Amino acid sequence: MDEKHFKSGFAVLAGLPNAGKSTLLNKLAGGLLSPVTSKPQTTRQNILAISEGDGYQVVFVDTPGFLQPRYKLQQTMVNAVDRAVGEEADLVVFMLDAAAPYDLNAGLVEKLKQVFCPIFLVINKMDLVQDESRLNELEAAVRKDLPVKQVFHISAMQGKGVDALKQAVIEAMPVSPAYFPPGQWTDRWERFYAAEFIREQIFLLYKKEIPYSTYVEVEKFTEDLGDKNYIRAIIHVERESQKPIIIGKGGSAIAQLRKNAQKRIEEFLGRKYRLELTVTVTPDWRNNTQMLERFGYIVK
Ligand SMILES: Nc1nc2c(ncn2[C@@H]2O[C@H](COP(=O)(O)OP(=O)(O)OP(=O)(O)O)[C@@H](O)[C@H]2O)c(=O)[nH]1
Ligand SMILES: [Mg+2]
Repeated sequence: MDEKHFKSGFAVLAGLPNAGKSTLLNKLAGGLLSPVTSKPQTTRQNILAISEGDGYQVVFVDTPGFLQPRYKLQQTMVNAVDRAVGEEADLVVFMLDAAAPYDLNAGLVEKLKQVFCPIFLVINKMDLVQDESRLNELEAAVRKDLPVKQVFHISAMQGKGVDALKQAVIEAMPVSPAYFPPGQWTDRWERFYAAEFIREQIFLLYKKEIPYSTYVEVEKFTEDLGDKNYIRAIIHVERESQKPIIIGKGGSAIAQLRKNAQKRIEEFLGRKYRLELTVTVTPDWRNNTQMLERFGYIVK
């Protein structure tokens, strides 16, 4: 492929919480790099997956589910969507959950009305759909508001329709040199993934407000020392009363978390690690600008 025809750009996955954006990103990237859980608001920051092949490099961007912010952390999540959709995108992949109640979300639609790049509508979770007639209404409702270029029906979980979507995304990319060096698959350090996977396991293990009140900070990350690879992470919670819940009776909950998270990290990074977890109370960190900056949620 000569340089004159090389295609490259940013394809941003946007939608409401739980639409299946991270599941799709993982399928497109061919690895479990963006945490997926059944709880909404799993993704808090934009996560890139760089996909390359003959004549193209597509940067897929997973974004937090769009919401009306109630606290400062959620405002940073909306800002992340704004940046990706408004500044980075060469294509927006607008994802809807076919099985969820009929809600396009006025706020998100308003945002997408302002983008200049093409928009693909992706109706996900087709494996759960019994009555397909409803989908025409859904599509018509979106088309009324947004200039949708193409529509796809997929099951991100089963991988159905994902190859066709990927092909169309590649074709929709502008002619441009690659944004990242060949072979690079992400823009993050391994310690970011370690923190994300511990957080993912917290989402899977704990209930109610606990996952939402938690931030995982990787304090120490040493590797290339044979069998002495070591990760030490601090779990920040918001209130004193949440600490014993994270720890559990006789330390049983945190022991389970440590085991699950270590396995997840080892599988992803392909090396053995010794993982150590501690819990600390950082009062009301979700509303503390200084903490949100330190945790990397506020991007300058
Ligand atoms: N049945 C079915 N479930 C799916 C499909 N895609 C995703 N899910 C499930 O939907 C839930 C949410 O998936 P995520 O990929 O985390 O959704 P998200 O849009 O990234 O969610 P946020 O990060 O919270 O915005 C998980 O339980 C997934 O397993 C699908 O095609 N079919
Ligand atoms: Mg997600």
